[in-house]
Order: sequence, then structure tokens, then C-alpha cells
Amino acid sequence: MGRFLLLLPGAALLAALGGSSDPAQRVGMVAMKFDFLPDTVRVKKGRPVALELSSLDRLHGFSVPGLGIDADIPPGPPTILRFTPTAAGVFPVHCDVFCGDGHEGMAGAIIVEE
Ligand SMILES: [Cu+2]
Repeated sequence: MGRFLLLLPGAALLAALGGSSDPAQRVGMVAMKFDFLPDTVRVKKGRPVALELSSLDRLHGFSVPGLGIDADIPPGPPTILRFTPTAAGVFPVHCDVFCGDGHEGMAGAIIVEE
């Protein structure tokens, strides 16, 4: 059994374990003054994304105009954003809740690959 699973490619293995042929791509970003970590995440076009956002300190914003995302990231339990990217590209992310000196530089990107 274990040997059989090891022979499957990663995506097929995930599908087998998840019971779905198209599992969500799980990625996460942590917000803090004045960064997103990691500041860049990569996802595949046309596949559902579950983006887990959490804040280490205070309320931050999570705005991705190119993907139609405008969310808040309160401290506490993670916020899960679900979306399916329909176009490839680099989509800038920025915090749109003023969080102090340095706020203007609080930025990142979601890279959607073909
Ligand atoms: Cu901010």
C-alpha cells in the first residue's frame, strides 16, 4: 500500500488522499508590521485556491485589485479566502488599512501561473 502511493505523482497523491480530483491549492500569508510573509505566493490558473491569511499583531488589509479581492486580516483565527484565478499574471497585493509608519511599503504579490 505504502509502496503504491509512493509511485504516484504528487498531484495524484494529493487527489487520492483528499478524495477530490481538483483539490484547492492551499497557500498562506502572514501579515505583520510592515510585511507579508512570504511576500509572494504562486498558484495555478483555473484551480481553486484556499488562501489562509493571519495577522501577528493588528488589523491589516489585504487588497488585490487585479483579482477582485479586498479583505481584512484581523488578528486571531486565520481568514480563509477562496477564489479561482482565471488569468495568469502577477497581481500586486497591498495592505489598505493604515497600520503605522511603514504601511506604504507593506506589499506583496500573487503570481498566477499557466
Ligand atoms: Cu497597513
